[in-house]
Amino acid sequence: MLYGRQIAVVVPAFNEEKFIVRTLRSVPRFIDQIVVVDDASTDATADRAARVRDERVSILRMASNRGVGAAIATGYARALNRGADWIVVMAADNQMDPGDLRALLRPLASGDADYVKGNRLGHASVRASMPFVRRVGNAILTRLTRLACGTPHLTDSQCGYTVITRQAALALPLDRLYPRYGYPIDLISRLTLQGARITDVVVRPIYGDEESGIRLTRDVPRILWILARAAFRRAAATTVARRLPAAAPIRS
Ligand SMILES: Nc1nc2c(ncn2[C@@H]2O[C@H](COP(=O)(O)OP(=O)(O)O)[C@@H](O)[C@H]2O)c(=O)[nH]1
Ligand SMILES: [Mg+2]
Repeated sequence: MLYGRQIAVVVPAFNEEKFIVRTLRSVPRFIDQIVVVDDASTDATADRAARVRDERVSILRMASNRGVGAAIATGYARALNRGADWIVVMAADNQMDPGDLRALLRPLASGDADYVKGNRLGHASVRASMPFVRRVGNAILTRLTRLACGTPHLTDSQCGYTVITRQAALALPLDRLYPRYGYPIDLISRLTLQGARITDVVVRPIYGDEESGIRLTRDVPRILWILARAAFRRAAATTVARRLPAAAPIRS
């Protein structure tokens, strides 16, 4: 508990046997529940997670791999079911600094946001720690996401370190979220259209000896498709809003 809220951490995990234990051990004590979604890993991820002695940890073992977006949706559903007020997402490869968690929760505590996401690009160490290609790719995707979703102030659109309120998560069609890499754009698009307030908080970028599962030739076309869909969804919503008759003035 922090700020009187029950807080869950969802950890999507696919073949992270090297990092999962370190990640779970690093979750601060003020977190009430930790939901690991093991997506049919072919290594010892689930077994190693199960051996961590921490009564807060529960592990959902998926029968087949559906992707990181689908895993997060599954984790959200479980955390909501268990009464979470706020739900954090932290990667299983130890790339998110638990020291940033309090700062990430602050805009929710003050009632200024419904969804808070990390911004690694604004951190002083970004040039030294984030690989150049990632930095450029991220900057391009951030610009495209701003256009597609109508979120001009958003930065580092691909950052997976996030927190969502119970209300915002309940309003999402969890079974229809984009299931694979690129899911942050789909999430931002849907949250914006449902009127959620999204805020960025600077977090530390961490790049060590973990490997990314992103494959450019496979995932870039998928991400472009998600961007196009987000732009179309926004255009459709704007058109519908314009066609609705203006409300009659209230007369006393
Ligand atoms: N459950 C699940 N998690 C995944 C999948 N692919 C990636 N992840 C997890 O999502 C997080 C981020 O993935 P990663 O490949 O490191 O992406 P990057 O850090 O953005 O390059 C890590 O915790 C991965 O284990 C998947 O198919 N299913
Ligand atoms: Mg990673």
